[in-house]
Amino acid sequence: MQLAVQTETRSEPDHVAQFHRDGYAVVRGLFTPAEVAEIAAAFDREYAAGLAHGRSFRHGNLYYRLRKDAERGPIVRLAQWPSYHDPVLAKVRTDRRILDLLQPLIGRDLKQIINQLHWKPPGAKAAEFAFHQDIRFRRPRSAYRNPAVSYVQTGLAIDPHTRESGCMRLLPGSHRNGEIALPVEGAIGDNAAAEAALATAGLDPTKLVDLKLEPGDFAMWGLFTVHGSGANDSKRDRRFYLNGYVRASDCARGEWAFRGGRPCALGWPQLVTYEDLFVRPEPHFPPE
Ligand SMILES: O=C(O)CCC(=O)C(=O)O
Repeated sequence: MQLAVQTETRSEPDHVAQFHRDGYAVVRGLFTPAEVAEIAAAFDREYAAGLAHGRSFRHGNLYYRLRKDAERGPIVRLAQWPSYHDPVLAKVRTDRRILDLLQPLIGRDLKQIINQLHWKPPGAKAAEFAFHQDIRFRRPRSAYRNPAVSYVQTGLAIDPHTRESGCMRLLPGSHRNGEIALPVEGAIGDNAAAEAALATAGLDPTKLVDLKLEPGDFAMWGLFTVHGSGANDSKRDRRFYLNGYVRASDCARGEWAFRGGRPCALGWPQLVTYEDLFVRPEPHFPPE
């Protein structure tokens, strides 16, 4: 008797194919409107807490960055690691749906490097991110192995992201070119997303794609994908919840997010990006 041999062809999920091809991918409506409303309320609590400090503030890994905006006065640009104290935000970072998307890309033993809220209040001009690759922030380099294939940055849209509201703009395929010398003076978050910087680096700004998102949409991009974002010229906030994950075996730093696919709660803060965590863990106002 002859046995029929069945050959099974397994195709990659769409987001995996797009991530590998373009250096980014989008999954629409990953979080429901009710979930987004709950997360939006957590954003508002964090904004008020950050603003109340009056200037940038740090306590361990928790950090609020404030800036003066010509139109709006002091604004909170971002909060890092609010998940140590906010259960709504903490729940998102280890959501099963996120693991299901990440697993085919970087596995199910994952540490987390970024847990960050971004605000662009309506009309805020001082809210841009100059064009860059996130690899520039992954320091020390020796702590990150195989960065092109071991790391996924994610962003959950809380509000509509459009060109007018300062959506991210990405250069598809740029992740294949390694580290690119993109001219910028000072901090990425204190500089405009100038297309001229791309041209200076030999990149074609006409190839930029607007990352248009609706609330609940979920974006993923890699450490080498060139991106930036402009001011918010719309009449509403543009909030974005960023969580960045790395294959644990490829990274010497970070907070565990998933071990063997199981979610890991945050405990005592671990060394992630704040170099003085064990030297100056107490609350303080860092230099701007
Ligand atoms: O919030 C944004 O638009 C910018 C995000 C970004 O560029 C980054 O986090 O690297």
